[in-house]
Amino acid sequence: MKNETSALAQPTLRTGAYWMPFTHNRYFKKNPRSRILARAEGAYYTTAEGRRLFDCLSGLWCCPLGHAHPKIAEAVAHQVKELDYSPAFQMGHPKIFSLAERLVEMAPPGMGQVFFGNSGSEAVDTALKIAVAYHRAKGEASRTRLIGRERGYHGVGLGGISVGGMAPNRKMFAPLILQGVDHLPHTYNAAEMGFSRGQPKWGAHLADELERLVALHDASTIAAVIVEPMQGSAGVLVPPLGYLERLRTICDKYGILLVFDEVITGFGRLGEAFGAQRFGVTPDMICFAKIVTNGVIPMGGVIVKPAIYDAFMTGPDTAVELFHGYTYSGHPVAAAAAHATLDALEKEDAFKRARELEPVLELGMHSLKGEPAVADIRNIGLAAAVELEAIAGKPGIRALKVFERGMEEGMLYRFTGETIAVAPPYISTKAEVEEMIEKLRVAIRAAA
Ligand code: PXG
Repeated sequence: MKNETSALAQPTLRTGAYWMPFTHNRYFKKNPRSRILARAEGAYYTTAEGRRLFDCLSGLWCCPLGHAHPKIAEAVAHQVKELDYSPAFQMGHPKIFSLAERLVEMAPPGMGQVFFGNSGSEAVDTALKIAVAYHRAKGEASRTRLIGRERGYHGVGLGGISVGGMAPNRKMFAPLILQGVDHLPHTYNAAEMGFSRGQPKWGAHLADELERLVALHDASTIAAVIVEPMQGSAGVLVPPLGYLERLRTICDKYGILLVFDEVITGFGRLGEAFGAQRFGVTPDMICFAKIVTNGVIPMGGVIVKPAIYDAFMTGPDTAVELFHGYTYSGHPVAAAAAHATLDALEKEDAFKRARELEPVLELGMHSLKGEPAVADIRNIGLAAAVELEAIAGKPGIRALKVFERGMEEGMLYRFTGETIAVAPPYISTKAEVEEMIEKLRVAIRAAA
């Protein structure tokens, strides 16, 4: 640890070769020092300069049990020595079978199998491929159209950006966007639902737009609808009461698969194993990633209903049924990390903890209403966002200022556009959540 700190203390940290993802590279590299993380423990990071930062977004939504969790660290270390890699194709290892079983048990009743990848993006592309291939296997090869949602985020694969609904993630890659994709409208309406606590009452009717897309394209051309039960990256856009239920009903009516992208909402962020349970709506497929390993080792995947799996199980039993998979699908070290994470989630009663903190977060975040330039506040589960008014002619600068001031206050907030999102670790204390909010108040006032 000492070495890293002293190395970074030298003025020669060379940043040129690393092309940082989703980052303002030039701005960052002008003054990287304050943003170099040296270590992490529990709910706190320590920067190379020695500043302690509360982890307000649980990493990037993925580390709710806190960093350096001893049981997860132990499981990973042990697995590396016992079986560090196992070929993903035509071979298996015990932990991945038992993990699949565990995930099916955690999922809402009626799910049957799990296909593994290494990230949310891979999970989404996998689900889209399975959807199209499923209909083909069932003799409905014309069902190829995919429907996403405006403001949706489904990772950065070509499938994910196609069904996703964020212009900056799409416009540079326009020729690569899949054909035959349509989008539902997003459900956000400031006038109708500004400063809502939990699920807004307005907006269930927006699911009926799916009926219009069916009328436009015909159900026989539509394979699947994919939505995040709660839109995390878009700044915690919470589904209106009744909206997801209505999507489910319409999908059932027309034989369209409903996919929930639960990369953020899975494993307790909304106080239940999945958003599906929180909202009482069971999709046909669930995409997961992030929290499944507490962010320690990459892992993602798709949980499917048995009817989907069974549709592929035809032909000679020596034939490969699905021509899809990754070198690291079901990686043993990721599987070990996932088992240890699921054990810890259970043992530490983590979902209950998240549920107990939800009202603390809700009350605290909504107390920011009336602070300078606060345009909206939204929350559900242990997630919330404050939307700020842009400084005239300088989009994104206010949130950047809040972020930078936050670090001075010992808080690592997540900012995108003009939104500050928080999703603290489940292991946070009530006092820590309250302090995170009070420091946000300070930072918002400072950015006024
Ligand atoms: N689906 C959803 C719903 C996501 O939120 C992905 C897919 C892609 O996952 P991978 O593992 O390929 O990155 C995501 C990722 C943020 C933030 O600050 C959100 C994500 C990633 C990084 C930052 O909101 N979501």
